[in-house]
Amino acid sequence: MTRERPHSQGIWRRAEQSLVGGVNSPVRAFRAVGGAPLILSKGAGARVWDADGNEYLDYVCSWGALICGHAPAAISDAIADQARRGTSFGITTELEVELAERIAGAIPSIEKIRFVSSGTEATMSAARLARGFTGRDLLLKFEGCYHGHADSFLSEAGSGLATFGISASAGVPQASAALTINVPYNDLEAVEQAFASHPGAIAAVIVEPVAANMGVVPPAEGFLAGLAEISKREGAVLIFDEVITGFRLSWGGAQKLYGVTPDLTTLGKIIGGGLPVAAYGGRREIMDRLTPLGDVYQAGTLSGNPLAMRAGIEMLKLLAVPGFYWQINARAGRLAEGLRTVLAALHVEGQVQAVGSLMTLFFTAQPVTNYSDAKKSDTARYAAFFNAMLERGILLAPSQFEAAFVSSAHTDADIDATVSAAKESLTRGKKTNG
Ligand code: KE4
Repeated sequence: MTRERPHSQGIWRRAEQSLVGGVNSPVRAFRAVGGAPLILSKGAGARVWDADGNEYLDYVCSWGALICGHAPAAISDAIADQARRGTSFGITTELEVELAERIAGAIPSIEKIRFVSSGTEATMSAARLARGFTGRDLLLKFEGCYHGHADSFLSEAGSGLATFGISASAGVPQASAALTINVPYNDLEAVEQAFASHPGAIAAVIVEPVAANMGVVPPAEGFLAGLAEISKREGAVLIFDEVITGFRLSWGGAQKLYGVTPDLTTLGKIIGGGLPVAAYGGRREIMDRLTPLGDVYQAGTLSGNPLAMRAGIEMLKLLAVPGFYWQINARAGRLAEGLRTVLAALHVEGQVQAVGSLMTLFFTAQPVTNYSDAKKSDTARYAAFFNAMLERGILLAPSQFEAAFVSSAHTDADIDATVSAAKESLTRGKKTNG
């Protein structure tokens, strides 16, 4: 059943005239999956509607920010109330203090925090702070991990770069790119070798504690603890980029789930309740090197914006409800198991890799443990699956190298409908693919 989208197509033609590629972020162009990109106009709970009124069950959820689904009343009402009190002052408010205290209460390693407006700002600033604190220049990251679009992080990165098959970005000076070392995810030996090759020169190790930007790749047993041990021994700052995993995998994020404490943590997405909020925080002795106390500069007009702070506060209140994570993880587990059952029944080569309410269906025969494995996936098969699911009213990430996000608004009936649509989509795919 092809969903007619004439009004969306008209808007898309205008978008292509005024926005580069019709989008404000590349993956939204649907280049990796083909077909006309969606133009959305409304979201409520687990559903979104396009400009033609077609309804979709949403597993993008604003790339993970909407863990409670679209427009929960508590958040929307708080935003409306705050808007009448003022949307931005450029001066400290109690709201940013309250959100900071709530986050620190959930994540004890965050002794001090600085709010910014995007995950990119958070990771870029954390890297600068680590460099200022250690007096060192090099950064170590992992192939396939994505930490936003700051120059330091655009080599061998995941998310949109993986989607477009870009190993590095134009416009990043070679001198800058040379300051970033990439090693395979889950490879502690490679980390050891990097430190041995650059003694006393690596300022920070930055890692997605559960990789989600090459698709979902969990940390191998001992990997995160090994990173903490090596970083500490070598005098490097360990940064957990929890922009996706923070308040997603548990109330205390991935660091609580895996019992490994970083020196700095970056957060985003969920802590903004759907508005532009991100943050970086950690050990007081490191954070206090930031201006106005220290000599590492970072600033932002809309940092700690009261409207966004209100949304974040209300979001954390919703997540603090006893049983929240148990329920969302149980529901997501049903989806992962349902998809695995369908793959097995249809003899389709696929891996469903899930941690809590975060998952990816890779079309590949072997488990995915790093970026090299992920790139072996059949992206054409994923594109066909994405479009078959879209026609059945299920919106997945428009890239094999992203995650699907289950929210607390997804019901058991939604999960069952998703598994059923997957079975139809993969059955049809088998007939056409043979
Ligand atoms: P933003 O600058 O996009 O707010 O955050 C950058 C970032 C940092 N760290 C991690 C682990 C991230 O996943 C991200 C951004 N995530 C992507 C989706 N995988 C954003 C979506 C997009 O680029 O359109």
